[in-house]
Amino acid sequence: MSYLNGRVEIIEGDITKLEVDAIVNAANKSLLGGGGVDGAIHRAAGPELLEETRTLGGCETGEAKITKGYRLPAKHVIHTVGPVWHGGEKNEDELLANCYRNSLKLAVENGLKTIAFPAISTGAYGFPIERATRIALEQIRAFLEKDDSIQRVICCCFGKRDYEIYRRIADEVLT
Ligand code: AR6
Repeated sequence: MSYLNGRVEIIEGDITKLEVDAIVNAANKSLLGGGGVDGAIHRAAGPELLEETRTLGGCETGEAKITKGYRLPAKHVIHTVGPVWHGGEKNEDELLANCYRNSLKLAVENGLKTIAFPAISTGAYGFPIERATRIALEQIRAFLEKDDSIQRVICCCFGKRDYEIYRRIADEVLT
């Protein structure tokens, strides 16, 4: 399903399969891999990805760093570190918003036109999915309103339940 004149697409699927300029990784501060989408991206990209992330010196929560995509169909990986959910009083909303803003900013700085996001922080880090989805879609909309270089942002939902939540909130936030 697409929104904002086709510039935002909500899909259900595996982000490691997407042929885009960059996929975003929901990483941890070490940038040395982990479980969830991070593990899937490192497995699909191959060991060269870890070789490159080892040189980056980690990443702070809400910040983003870029690498090549290696064996992925995506040309690059933008690694961002979402906040761990502690109940909502630890600046989690702002830190999650920063992940989306800084990832999109890095994409623009690198001349990238198409980017796909997973639902950052909503797995192992425990951020409530509906609250995270609203923040994600609001940040994407606000960014695209100011930028005209990004052609397409894909929200890649892992599973039907997340897809349906994204669709429902997108109908509200993006129309
Ligand atoms: N494609 C798209 N989305 C996926 C995929 C996939 N192949 N696999 C999982 N997801 P999580 P977090 C979804 O836990 O909460 C790692 O160990 C998943 O269903 O991957 O930010 C890191 O190293 C969920 O909707 O990331 C960190 O230590 C979303 O991706 C920690 O987990 C995010 O879930 C980060 O936790």
